[in-house]
Amino acid sequence: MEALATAGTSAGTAAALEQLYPRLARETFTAGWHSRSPAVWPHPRTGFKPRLWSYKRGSALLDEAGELISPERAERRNLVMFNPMEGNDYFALPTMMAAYQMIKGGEYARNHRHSPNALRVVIDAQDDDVFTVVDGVCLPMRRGDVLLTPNWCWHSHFNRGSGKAYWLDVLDVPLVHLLQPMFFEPGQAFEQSILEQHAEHPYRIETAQVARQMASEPGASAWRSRALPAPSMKTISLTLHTTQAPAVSTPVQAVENRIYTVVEGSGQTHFGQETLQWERGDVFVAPMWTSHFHAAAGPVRLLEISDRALFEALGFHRSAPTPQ
Ligand code: GTQ
Ligand code: FE2
Repeated sequence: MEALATAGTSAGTAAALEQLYPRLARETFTAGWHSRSPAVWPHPRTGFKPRLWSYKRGSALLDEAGELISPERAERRNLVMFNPMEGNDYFALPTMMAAYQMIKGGEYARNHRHSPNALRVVIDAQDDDVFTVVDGVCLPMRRGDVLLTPNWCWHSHFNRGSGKAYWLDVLDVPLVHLLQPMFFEPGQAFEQSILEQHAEHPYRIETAQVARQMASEPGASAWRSRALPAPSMKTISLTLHTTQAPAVSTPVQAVENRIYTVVEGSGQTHFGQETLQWERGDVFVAPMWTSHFHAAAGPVRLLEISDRALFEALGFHRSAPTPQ
C-alpha cells in the first residue's frame, strides 16, 4: 500500500509524509492509505481450516475425563473442538463452537440459561433414559435427535439410565463474543422443574424420521438435501443430507460456515486437494467460502449446521455459481 500511495511523489513529500504518520498515531489516527491492513479484499478469506474431530477418539478422551470431572464441578462435561490457528483454542468456526458432551447414568447437568443459541445432536443414548428440559418441557434425547435451546431458554440435561450418553453441542458463542450481547444466569435450583413432557415439540427434530420420509421418495439412492425447521434460532440453519446408496453431492461454495455431523454411515468430503474421511459421530467443519463436496460410501445421514440464516438476514449471503 505504502509503495503505491507514495509512488510518483517527490522525495520531499515522501519525507513529510513519514513525519506526519507518527503525529497521526499520537492522536490515534491511522492514514488509511498507509495502513498494513486493507479494508476490503476480492473474496472471503479465513484462517479457519477444514478439520475433522473423531468421535472414537473424542468419546474415549471424554470417558477418561469422566473419571476426573463431575457435572457438579464442571457446569458441563464437554470437550470443545477448536480449529488450530494463531490465538484460537476454543472456536471451531468464527461464528460457532462445537463440543462433545457426555453424562453418565444418574447424572444431571444443571439448569441454566444464556444468550447464545444452542443445539445438541444426540450421538449415543439409550431410548427413554436421557432428556433435555427446555423452559420446563421435558424432551427425549434419542440417537439422531436434534434438541434446540434458543437464546435465553432455561435448559438442563439428565440421564436416568445406567449407560453413558454422548452428544454434540453447537452454540453461536463466537458470534456472541464478537457482538458482545453475552448474558448468563444459573438456575436457582440445580434441577429444573418439569411442567410438561412431550415427544413431539418444535424444539425436538427426529432426523431418523425425516430420513425415513426422504428414503420413501423417488430418487432416494441419490444425494439429497432438505432444510429442517429450527424455530427461534435466528443465527443457525439446519440441513439434512441423505442417500440410501453410495452417492456424490454437487460442490458448494457459499458465504456461510458449516459444521457437519455424521448421524449415520460413512464417507468422505473433498476440499480441493484435501480429503476428510468420516464415520458415525464424527464432526467436521467447512469454513466460509470453502468449496467442497461429499461422497457417501453407502447409506448416509449427514446433518449440516450452518450460520446461513445469519448471513441471509444481513443480506450478505451468496453462493458461487461454479464452485472452484
Ligand atoms: O449443554 O448447556 O458444550 O451451556 C457449552 C455450553 C454445552 C449446555 C456446551 C453450554 C452447554
Ligand atoms: Fe447451556
